[in-house]
Amino acid sequence: MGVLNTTPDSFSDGGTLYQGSLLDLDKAMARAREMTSAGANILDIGGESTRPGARPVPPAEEMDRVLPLVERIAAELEVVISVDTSTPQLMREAARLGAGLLNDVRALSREGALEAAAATHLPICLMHMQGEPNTMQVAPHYDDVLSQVSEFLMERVAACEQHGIGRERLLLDPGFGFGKSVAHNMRLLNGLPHLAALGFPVLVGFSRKSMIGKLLGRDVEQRLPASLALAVLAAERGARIIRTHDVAATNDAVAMWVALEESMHE
Ligand code: YH5
Repeated sequence: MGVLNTTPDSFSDGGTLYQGSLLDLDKAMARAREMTSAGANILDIGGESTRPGARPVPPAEEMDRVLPLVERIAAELEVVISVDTSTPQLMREAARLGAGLLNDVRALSREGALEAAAATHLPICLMHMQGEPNTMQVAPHYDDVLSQVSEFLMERVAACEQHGIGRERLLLDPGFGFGKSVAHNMRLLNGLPHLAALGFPVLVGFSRKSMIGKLLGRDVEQRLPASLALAVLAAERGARIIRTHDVAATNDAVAMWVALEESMHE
């Protein structure tokens, strides 16, 4: 899953798709095409910055950023379009314009989100987050992060089922970096097989995240090698979709693990 960020204040690829204060649709399409050629099966389009401390984005602004891009990608590329949003109206409109996956870091907890997601008939990734982006990294606390994240996600699965969203439509994501210390992230990565054993495809995103900065002292533009290591380690522990800013490199790294796995059955 390649990340296509449409926020001007993105920390990881800060506003590179902007022409002044306007999203440059042609630039964004060029990035989308590049990631698809590099082997992305899914492009994740987000219009709300969820990085620690980010300011909330009004729904209308989020929709104005994301929807034109969904429409163009659907028309021009053969790739599944994922929409990274918690906004019910955007879920509905994106589905209408050709989105193929809803990716909600708030696991459909906003008012009206369960109903909107249900009505789209699309698959949905439910992610765990403790707190809200502006404060989530202040003092994350868990008694047992793996159990609490699993329990939270299973509660959201139950809520989905109550709204007519079948289990076969659901993917789970422990939400690396979303209200988690480095130790919490490590525990979740080591415990990923337990999450995978719940019976849903597991999606993970480590790409360029601050846990790498904290562990290795790397600035955001120097985090690719560690991101690749984490992608392979997560695949090995049962992750089935890797969310990344660097599709070509991640595909190569994971392909080596896949080849090694396959060689065991020869
Ligand atoms: C995710 O893990 N993450 S947006 C801060 C960074 C670098 C990257 C400090 N949406 C996920 O990518 N959706 C995001 O440097 C996501 N899983 C799912 N399902 C945050 C992000 C980032 C934040």
